[in-house]
Amino acid sequence: EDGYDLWLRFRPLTGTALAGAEARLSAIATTAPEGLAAAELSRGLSGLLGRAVPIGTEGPLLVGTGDDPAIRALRLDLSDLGPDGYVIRTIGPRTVLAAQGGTGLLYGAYHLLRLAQTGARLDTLNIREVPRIERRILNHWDNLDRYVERGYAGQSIWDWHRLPDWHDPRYEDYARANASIGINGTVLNNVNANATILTAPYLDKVAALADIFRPYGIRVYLTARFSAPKEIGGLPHADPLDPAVAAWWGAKVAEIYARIPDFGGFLVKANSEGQPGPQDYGRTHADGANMLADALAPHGGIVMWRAFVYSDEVPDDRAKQAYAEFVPLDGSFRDNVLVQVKNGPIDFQPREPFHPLFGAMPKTKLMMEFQITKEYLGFATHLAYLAPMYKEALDADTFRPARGSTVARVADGSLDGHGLSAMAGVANIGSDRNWSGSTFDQANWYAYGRLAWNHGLSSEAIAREWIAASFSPDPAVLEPVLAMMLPSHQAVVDYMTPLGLHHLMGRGHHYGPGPWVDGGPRADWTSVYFHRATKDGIGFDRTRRGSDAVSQYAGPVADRFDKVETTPPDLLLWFHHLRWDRKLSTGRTVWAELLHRYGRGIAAVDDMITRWQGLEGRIDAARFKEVSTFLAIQRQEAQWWRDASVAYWQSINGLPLPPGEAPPPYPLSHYQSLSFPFAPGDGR
Ligand code: BDP
Repeated sequence: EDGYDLWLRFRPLTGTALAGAEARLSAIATTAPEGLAAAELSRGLSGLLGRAVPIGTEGPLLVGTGDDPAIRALRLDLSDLGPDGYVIRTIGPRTVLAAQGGTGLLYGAYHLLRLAQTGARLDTLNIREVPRIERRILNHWDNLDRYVERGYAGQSIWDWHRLPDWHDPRYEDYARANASIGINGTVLNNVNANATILTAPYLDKVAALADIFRPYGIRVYLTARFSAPKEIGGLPHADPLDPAVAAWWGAKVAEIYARIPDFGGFLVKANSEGQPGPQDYGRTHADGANMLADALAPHGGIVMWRAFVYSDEVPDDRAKQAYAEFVPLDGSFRDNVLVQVKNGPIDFQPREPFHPLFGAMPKTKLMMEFQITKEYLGFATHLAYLAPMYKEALDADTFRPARGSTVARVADGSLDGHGLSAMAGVANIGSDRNWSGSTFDQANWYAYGRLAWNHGLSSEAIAREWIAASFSPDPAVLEPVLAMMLPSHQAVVDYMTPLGLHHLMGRGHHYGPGPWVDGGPRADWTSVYFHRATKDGIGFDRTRRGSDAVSQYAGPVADRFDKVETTPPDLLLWFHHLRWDRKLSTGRTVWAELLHRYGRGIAAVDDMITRWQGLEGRIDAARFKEVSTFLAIQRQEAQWWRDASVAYWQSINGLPLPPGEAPPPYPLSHYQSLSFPFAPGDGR
């Protein structure tokens, strides 16, 4: 086992699981034997049953669309399934998988395989699935030289040099893995974009990938560098209101669709962190997005325009910028534009409150952007299962217009009746043999896909599926691994940035603690800007008496965050600047609570280690060793975070440690002197 097979291992079943699958899934009957769904079922079931599972006209597993007479005879209602939905039903001795077309069948096939693989009962199935979100997309921050920005799993899997001719077998395995969890789109290149991807030779390469992904229901998208008309088009500028610029994009888009008829569209990062954009010409984000949208509309393409913007002049509070820039534009975007919003208002911090744009732009399609790669969460060595973090954002209530208006309902379009919906996850995939840099990071890819399909699933349910498929459904394995995963995100938050602290990582690469980071080109790229610690207190005052960021939320949410007493402790110092000696609801002072949480985070890692050690012999040797080693790294680095942070806070507040707390073994200068020239960073 080297992790390459991900959750699609399909090792032979035993006992009742094997008997159940033998009884119900031993042969595939279909009128479309050439279809991918049947092939994938046969492939997976052959592994599970330990023998070839044939595809033919006879067998207990009936697979087909409404055009298939055998399916039609069953009079199943397939009308509302859409292209991706499916039904799976036990009807007498048969198991029936039906959908409107090949994509729905494929998703249903993976569902059935998941059930078999995880030892579920197969004799009383009555399943009807339709995804909640239409476009379920990965964003690869991959550069054309194969450097992956914020990538911790090797190089980009896109071998641009040998494309379009050489088709690395990985491409198809990538498509299968994504389709198996419902992902149906991929943005191949970095949001910090390079216009070269839009030149003819590269479009041929992109088309080759699109051809490989198409059978798996996956469309390709590209990032569009806003200044491309200048850089590769020979135009003097890229002003979106200049008809010559619009015409250039129109022709470019037609050139793309001539090669890739189902091309998905563009993702754009504009006027953010130095990227070009419409504001360079005094135009708005809507002017820029709409110009591209008009070029794509005749072909059915979409624009995903990112709201991760902040201007070069540092304002009083960076957290307020996206809202300030985008809310006035509500209602002015074309129908085929989605505004892509990160889950929180700063930048993928270990914990953030939900982004106040959700609910604040009802006339605009908003899509969620999560980060799967763990830029701020310990890279690929720290175990942090991110479903609970994703769920926290999705389940948050915006109270816009009223109670029950969750972020998920904004993001799936149901709240405001938007037909088109999408979700993005910044991929953690690279050339490492195990794809994600660590075994447990595969779970975050998995969880993202499952939640994009159905945000109503619980973190626990998703973890159970993943563990059963990736390790074993045996409770002796499943339960301890589950107990490691579920509290792991909170553990990382606790030892890195407890109580709502944020952006305290090392400068640039974001590896390890750097609460002392100060100076440099922008105040809001420093730690001191965010923690605001002084001799008296700590935290960013975003209340009505401070930056007033709370007022970007609906009244009841703003009221809750405005008061210390009603702010969740996990977000306390995000919204409040508090005296070190202020007593909290926990009975501890702010200072003591910080120390308590650092310790709690470290203890949680100790607990993970104990549980994992208990699995020795039940997990294959290679993965056992990898996880053991990474947990040891995590333990060491959790301690490093705690000690470096404590040494720094003490240098500011001069306070003694609460009783029982060990002093950091080194002086602050030691932690400050550590440097990591080889930590993966942004590649710039
Ligand atoms: C930040 C990353 C940076 C990305 C940026 C973005 O540090 O590398 O380019 O987000 O999302 O988190 O555009």
